[in-house]
Amino acid sequence: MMTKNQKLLSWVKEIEALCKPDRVKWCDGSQEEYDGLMAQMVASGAAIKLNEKKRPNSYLFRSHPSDVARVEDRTFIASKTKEEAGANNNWRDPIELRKTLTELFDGSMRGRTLYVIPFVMGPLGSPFSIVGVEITDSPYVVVNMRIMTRMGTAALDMLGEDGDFIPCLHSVGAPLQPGEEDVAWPCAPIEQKYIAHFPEDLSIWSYGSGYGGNALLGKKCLALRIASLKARDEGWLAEHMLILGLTDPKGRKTWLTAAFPSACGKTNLAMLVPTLPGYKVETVGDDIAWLRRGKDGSLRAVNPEAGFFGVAPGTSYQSNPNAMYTIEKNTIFTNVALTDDGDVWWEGIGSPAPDHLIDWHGNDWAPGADHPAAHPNSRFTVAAAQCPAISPEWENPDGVPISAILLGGRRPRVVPLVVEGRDWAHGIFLGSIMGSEITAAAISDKIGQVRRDPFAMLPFTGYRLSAYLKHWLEMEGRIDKDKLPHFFHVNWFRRGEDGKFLWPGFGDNVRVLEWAAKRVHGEIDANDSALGYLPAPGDINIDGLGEVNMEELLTLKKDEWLAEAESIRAYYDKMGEVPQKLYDLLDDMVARLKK
Ligand code: GTP
Ligand code: SPV
Ligand code: MN
Repeated sequence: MMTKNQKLLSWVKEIEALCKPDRVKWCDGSQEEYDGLMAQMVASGAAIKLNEKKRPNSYLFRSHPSDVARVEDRTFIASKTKEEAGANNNWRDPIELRKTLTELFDGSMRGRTLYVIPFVMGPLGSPFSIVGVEITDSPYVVVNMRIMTRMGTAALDMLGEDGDFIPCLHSVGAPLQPGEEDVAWPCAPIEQKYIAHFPEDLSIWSYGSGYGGNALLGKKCLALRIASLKARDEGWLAEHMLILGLTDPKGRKTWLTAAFPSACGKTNLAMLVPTLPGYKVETVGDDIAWLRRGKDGSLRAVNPEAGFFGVAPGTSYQSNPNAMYTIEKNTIFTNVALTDDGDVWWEGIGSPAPDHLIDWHGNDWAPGADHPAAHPNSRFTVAAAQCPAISPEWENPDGVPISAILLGGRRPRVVPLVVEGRDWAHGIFLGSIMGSEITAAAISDKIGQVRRDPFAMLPFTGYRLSAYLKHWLEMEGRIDKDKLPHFFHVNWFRRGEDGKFLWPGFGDNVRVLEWAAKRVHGEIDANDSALGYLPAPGDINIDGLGEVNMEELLTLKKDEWLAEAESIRAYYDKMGEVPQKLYDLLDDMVARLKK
């Protein structure tokens, strides 16, 4: 046995007795183990080895067509009471849910191997890092967890003999009868899928899905939903945010985070290649930030992950060159298309579709087909260390000091390119009114519809959102006054009458970052508006951009915003127990609009 940790040993025993796997394997996280599992999956037909010359040490997986994204309708928070989980979560009684799941997990690993994956979220040895142990019957999960977390022996070392961990139980929910042949992507039907979180004992039980955040339990389940509960109790924040460092031409560095909903541009912004001369961006994280007061009194951010699980479609050498360099080797692709010469292709990769592809279903595909060749939520899994823009600070156990927090979503209308909050509370107000078009990152029949998504945490907060917003307001008192970050609400996705994006986005987003950094350092004035501080005309550098309608991008329309205010009020009322301070700021916004 690899550990003397009694809690872990007895938990593994208990789960083995429940799930009844054919064998148990403790994962050490080594390259040999990874290569062995890949070889086994290639042999079984679950994985395809890509052309070694084009994409060294890289693999393609195709999921079951029903198992392609997070399942928000099947994600549950089993707190003691429904009130504690809030209207933002699907609540189930913890005792009943545990009973339902115990029946499903009983024998769920028959014919399969039970893998024990010890892992760390956060830099090894950091006092803020959290140890988890995932038990899974999916070798695909094991290889992904090796990239996305610090996994194996190092995690067991950190756990030690009497350290504590978050137990994360996962099964694809497809036991095999004796002699039954396995399928390439086993999973359970949608109504049997459960992504369950138990706040009382901080445990996770996930059944029936093998995809992304449903199955790689260190990510959304641990580092956001469970961590948000710990953070509330311990006075810190677990957020759906990228982390980056911006260096200006004078060499001054500004660290910032940005909360955008799923598939709304975090990976892209995190590693952007600035189009303004003399600027540099370095990446700390692309999806999750843990934020807390540092010894220096500032708000410091750590990326708990070790890899990127990024959206493939739209990623090109044009839009996100650093991501393209990162995935040139040692990468797992899921649900992208396969070219005839054994490489990958997706919509928006920057080259036209070849005459023939194998699509994400595994079928022949040709340009003009009635469906995309790559699934819109197809993804790459790759080590963060491979990113050419990775920051030397990315594993700093104390994190980086944040002085700007960006908030935003996909809003085709109404919301300006950028507006700054007046102070901390007003920044929380801007976070609370965030909205975004629903994307393919979650299975939904409402893709494209705008929904409210405060701080991009609607699907990821382990308790009620009103209490979460109160916690954010209270965090102000934990940070030194002169080190409080500024908040900026941004929108790269505004569209003109012709339906086209008004803002070029991607590398040109540095133009907005430049303005934000100047505001943080007190170098530039702004115009107060009903929504907060707007850039003065000409203060966003658009040199070399050609025609950009800044007027349209930066003007608030009174009627639109009065309507928006009504919709926000209805949303607050429905959420219930929204802090009075936020209602006051909403009233203030309406009063300013009517002035
Ligand atoms: P998750 O991993 O789901 O949390 O997503 P993410 O927030 O990291 O999103 P990502 O950066 O992968 O972007 C998703 C999609 O948004 C891609 O198809 C991008 O091409 C597109 N996108 C990103 N940045 C911009 C931008 O500045 N402008 C426009 N128009 N599209 C963008
Ligand atoms: C997201 O949906 O925000 C993701 C992908 O980052 S997943 O890990 O599947 O949640
Ligand atoms: Mn995400």
